[in-house]
Amino acid sequence: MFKLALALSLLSALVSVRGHGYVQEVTSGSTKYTGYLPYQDPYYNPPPQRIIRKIPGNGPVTDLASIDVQCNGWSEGGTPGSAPAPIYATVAAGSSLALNWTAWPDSHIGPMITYMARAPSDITKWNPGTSAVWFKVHELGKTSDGKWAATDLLTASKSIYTFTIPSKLKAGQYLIRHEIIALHAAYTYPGAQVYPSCIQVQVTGSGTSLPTSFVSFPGAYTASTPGIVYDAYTNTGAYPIPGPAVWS
Ligand SMILES: *[C@@H]1O[C@H](CO)[C@@H](O)[C@H](O)[C@H]1NC(C)=O
Ligand SMILES: [Cu+2]
Repeated sequence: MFKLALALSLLSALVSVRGHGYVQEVTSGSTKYTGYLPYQDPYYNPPPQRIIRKIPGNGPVTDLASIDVQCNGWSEGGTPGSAPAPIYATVAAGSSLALNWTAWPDSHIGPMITYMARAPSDITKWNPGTSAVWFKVHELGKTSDGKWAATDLLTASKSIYTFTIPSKLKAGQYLIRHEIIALHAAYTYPGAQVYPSCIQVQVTGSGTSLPTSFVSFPGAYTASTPGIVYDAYTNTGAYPIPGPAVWS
């Protein structure tokens, strides 16, 4: 067992050196939830229970028409997209969630964006498929002085990205879809690299609001969406963050 653990930690160290990444930990108040660890979890029996849906590894999705762009793909038992995870976090509307990313390569500049989707039924069984159910709750692109969400701001905050669950959001179960879109090869399509993570939560509180317009994944991003094909090295002006406006 010790040898296995050692081999696994060496393997994950090697993999993190090679680049890319994923959300490895979610913190709500004083509660920490370990993320789905693609280089460790599959080797345990029984597998650890996580609030983040399975991902195949630390690599990106570049085919924006694929269901994989939703939760970083992991088709299982014929289910398109990521299989539901067995548990969820409980978070209060109006509170913030801190998402801890694995070491992010400096070259992979781009925006960090977060969507939510309300589960019509048990979040541990629900899969949104291609339905338009997603609304944007937070986004960071490039600041006016040229700092990118990834990697400048993320590095400055010790690899922690923080956003707030909208305070007026109706209580219930939601899937949070958080992503970095890396733009280092986005001068053409396909090129932009999407690194999504899907986190299952139960939102508590007395809010009563829901948005009225929604997007789908796949669907929200195409080759002609502003900010998807983008030369991040020659464009020195403002960056158009892909997708709809943040719900307010
Ligand atoms: C992020 O998670 C890693 C792995 O659990 C941990 O070692 C690191 O301290 C965390 N970062 C912060 C700022 O909490
Ligand atoms: Cu990469």
